[in-house]
Amino acid sequence: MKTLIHAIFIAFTLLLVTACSNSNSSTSSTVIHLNDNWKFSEASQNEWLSAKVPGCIHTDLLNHDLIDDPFYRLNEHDLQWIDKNDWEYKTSFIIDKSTFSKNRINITFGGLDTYADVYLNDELILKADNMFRGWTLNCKEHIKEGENTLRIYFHSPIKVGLELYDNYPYVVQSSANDLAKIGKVPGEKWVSPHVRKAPYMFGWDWGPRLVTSGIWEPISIKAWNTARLDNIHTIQNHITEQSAQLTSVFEVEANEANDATLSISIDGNILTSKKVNLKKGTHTYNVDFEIENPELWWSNGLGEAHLYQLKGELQTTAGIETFSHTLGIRSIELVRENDEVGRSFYFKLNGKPVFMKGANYIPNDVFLDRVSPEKYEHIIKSAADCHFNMLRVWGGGIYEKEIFYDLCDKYGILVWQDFMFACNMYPGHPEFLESVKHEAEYNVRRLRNHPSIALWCGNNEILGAWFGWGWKENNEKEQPHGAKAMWQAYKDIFLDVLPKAVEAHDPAKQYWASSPQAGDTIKTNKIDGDDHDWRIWFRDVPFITYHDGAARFVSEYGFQSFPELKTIKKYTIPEDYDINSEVMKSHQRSFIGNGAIKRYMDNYYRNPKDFESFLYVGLLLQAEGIRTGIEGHRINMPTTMGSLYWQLNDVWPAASWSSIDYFGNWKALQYFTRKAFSPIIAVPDTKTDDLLIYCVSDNFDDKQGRLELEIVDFEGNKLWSYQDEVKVKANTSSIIFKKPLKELLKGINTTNAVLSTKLFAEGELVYSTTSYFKEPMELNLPSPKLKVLTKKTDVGYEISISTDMLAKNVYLSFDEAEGWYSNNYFDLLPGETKTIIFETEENIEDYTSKLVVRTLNDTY
Ligand code: BMA
Repeated sequence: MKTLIHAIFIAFTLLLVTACSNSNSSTSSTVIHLNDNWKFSEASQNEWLSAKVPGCIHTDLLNHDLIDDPFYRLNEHDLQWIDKNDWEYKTSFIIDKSTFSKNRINITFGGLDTYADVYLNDELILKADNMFRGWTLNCKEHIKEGENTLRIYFHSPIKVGLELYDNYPYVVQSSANDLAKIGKVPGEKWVSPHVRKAPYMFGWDWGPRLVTSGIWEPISIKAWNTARLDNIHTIQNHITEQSAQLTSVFEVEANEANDATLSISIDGNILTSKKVNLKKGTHTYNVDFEIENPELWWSNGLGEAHLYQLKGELQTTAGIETFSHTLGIRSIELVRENDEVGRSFYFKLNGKPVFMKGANYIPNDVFLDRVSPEKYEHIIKSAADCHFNMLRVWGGGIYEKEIFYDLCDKYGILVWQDFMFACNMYPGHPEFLESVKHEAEYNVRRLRNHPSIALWCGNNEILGAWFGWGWKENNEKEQPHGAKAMWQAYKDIFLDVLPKAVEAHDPAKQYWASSPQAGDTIKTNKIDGDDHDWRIWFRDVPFITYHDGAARFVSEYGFQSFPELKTIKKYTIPEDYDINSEVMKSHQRSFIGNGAIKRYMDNYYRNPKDFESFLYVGLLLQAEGIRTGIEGHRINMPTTMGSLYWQLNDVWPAASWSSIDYFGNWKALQYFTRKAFSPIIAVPDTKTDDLLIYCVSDNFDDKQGRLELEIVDFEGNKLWSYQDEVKVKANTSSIIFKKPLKELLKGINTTNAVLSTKLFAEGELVYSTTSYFKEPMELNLPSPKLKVLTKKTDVGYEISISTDMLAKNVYLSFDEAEGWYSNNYFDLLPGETKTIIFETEENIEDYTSKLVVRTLNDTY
C-alpha cells in the first residue's frame, strides 16, 4: 500500500517508542525481569553473597572486597585462581497465578559466560557453551505458581577449555595473544580457540589476562497465550531520495492457527496494516510499505543521521503484541570493481562514494558490566566529534551491547562488524560449527536493523596469519593432519557457516571473509581488498612511509603510547615510574612495545629528561605518526577510500595503541585525529623536492577556496607569504600548490621556521595547520613567555593562552582533575591566542596555580 507517511495521522496511536533499537513490548503477554536478588558462591562452598546481574565473578568478588583491584600494579598475576574455579549464582522469583495460567512460558538468557548449567527448580533446563549468543526456552513444564528458584552453575572456562584441548587430536594454532603463561595454565596450553568466549579476556597485546564467568546479559521470562511477536526485520529493498520501498518481516510464534492483523507505524502514525491467517508454530509474514520522500540516514559529516521509529503490531483475539526498532533509511554497498589500480574497495552510502574515517574499536573494559551508558556515549561521541564515520568492531572482543549500536545509529557512525574470531585457527568438529552457526545467526538477527551496520566480516587476520606468519608451513611440518584440519575448519567457518548466516538473515549486507584480505585470493596486496599496514611499528620504517603505497582501504595501522601521568598514577606508585619497572612492563603487553617506542622517539625527538617528559613526548610521537598516516591515506583518495587506525579505546590502564585511555582521557592522538579527519583539510608535504599542498574534501560539491601560506621564524618574523584562489574539489584529493623547496627556502634557517597553512572555503576558514621543515629534534625551539589567564565558568574553567615566541605542543593539565579539555597539545604561533575550555564537575581550589603548562622545549 502506497502511503505518504505524514498524511495519515491517528491521534490515539501517537505513542513515542523508546530510543532502544529493538524492543519487544506487549500487552497480551507478561514479561518478568530476573535480574534481582542474585547471590553467588564458589561452587560447593555454600557461602552465598549478593551478586550483581548482569555482571561477572571478578566484579562480584571486588564488590565484596574479596580481591584487590585487578588493574593495580601486579595484582592481575595473583588473581589467576578465579578462572580455575567453578562458581554458582542463584535467585528466586514469584510467578503469580495469571502468569502461570498462560499457555506458554519462555525464559530468555541474554548472555551466559560461558559453560553454564541452568537449573530451574533444581531441574537442569540448559547447558550453555557459548558466551556470544542468547538462549530462549520453553520452561512451562518446569515452572510453578508461587516461588521458583533459578541456579546457574558456571564451570571454569579454563578447566573445560583444557578438556577440549586435550581431547582434540591436534594443537589448534593460537598466537602469543593467548597469555597462557600469565594465566598459569598447566602446560601453558592455548585453550582460547576452543572456547566461544571473548578472545581478549585470555590476554592480548594491549590487555590483561582475566578470564571471567557470569551472567553478562539480562534474564527474563515471557508468558503468553495465543501468539508471540518474536522479531521484525525491516528490509530496505530500494532507496532513493524520492522513495523508500521497505518490507517488514514479522516473525510470529503461534500456539494455534488464528486470525491476526499486522500493522506498521512510523513515528507513531499507522502507515499500513494487513490481515493474515497465523499458522501454528513459528512463521514469517511480510508487510510491504513505502515511505515517500524519506529523510535519509547519513553518516557523520554528510548530513543528518535521521532515525524513524518503527513499531510493528500483532493483533490477535488475545490482545496486542508489539516490536519496535529504529529505522535509518539508507543504502549501503561495498563497491569492488576492477579499475586501473586493481580493484576498488569503497563504501557507497545512498549512492555516493564515502571515504571511511575512523578506528578499530575494542571492548571498554575486561569486566563488561562496568561499562556505563555514559562511558559508551563518551567513546562514541568522541569519535563523532572527531569526524569519524566508521568504527570497526574488531573480532577479538565481543558483539557489542545494543547501546553501542544505538549510539552509532544516532551519531552517524557506520560499523564494520567482525564476527568474533581473531588471530587463532579454530577446531572444526561438528559441535563447534553448530555452536558458531547459532552464534552467527543470533547476532546477525540481533543487529541487522541498525542502519549503522555496513559490513559483516568473518575474522581478524586469520587468513594473513595462516599464509603469512608461518602457521601453514610450521603446522604442515609438525602436524600435517592438524594443518589440514585447521584449514578445513577455516573454510567451513569463514567461507560457509558465517556467509550463510548473513545470506539467510541479512541478505542486503555484504560479507568479507577476513580482514585483511586481497580480492578472493589468499594474499594481501595494495591494489585489491583491505590492508593492515603495520610497516610502521612492527618493521621500524619511518612514519612518512604512510605516504607511499597506501592500499585501497587501510583497516588497521597504529602506534603505541603510554597514557598521561594522571592515568599512570592510578595503577602505580612513584617507584614504578620507569618504563622498565616490573609494574610498567606488566602494563605493556606488546612484546616489542617499549623498544619500538624508544627507537622511534630517538628518530624524531630529543631525549626526554624525565619520566613525565617521556610520557608527554611519547603521546606526541604517537599523534604525529598516526596523523601522518591519516593524511597519507586521505591524499591518496580515491585510490584509498578508508583509514581506520588501531585502536580507539582501552580495556585497562596501560601502554597501548589507543587514542583514548581507559579512563576516557583523550590522548594527543585523539586531538590530532579531530584535525586530520576534518571534512576539508590541506596537507603540506615537505618531504620531497617540492612543497606540495594537497587539498582533500569529503563534501559532495566543489567549493571556491582560498589558500594562505606563510613562513615565519620562531620569534614571529615573516619570512615568506603567499595567497591565491583555489578550487576545493568535491569528494577527492588534489594538489593545490607546488613549489621547489630549494627556491622557497633560500636564505631561510629551517631549524627556526614554521609554515602556517590556512584554507578557506566559500570565505570561511575551514582548516589551519603548522608544519616544519625539520624533525622536532632538529628544531631550535625557543623558551616562550606564555601568558595564561584562567577563569571559572559554568561548565568548568576557561584558559586563554598566548605567547611571544613559538610554543610547540602546548599541553595543559590541572594535574589529577577529571574532565575534558576542548583542545590540547597544539602549536601556538608568536602573537597567537587560543582559548581552551576545561569541562569538569570538580571544583579546583587555587586553580590558577594548579594549572600546569608544558611545551616541547621543556622536555630536554
Ligand atoms: C592487529 C590487531 C590486534 C593487535 C594489533 C596490535 O593485529 O588485529 O590483534 O592488537 O594489531 O598488534
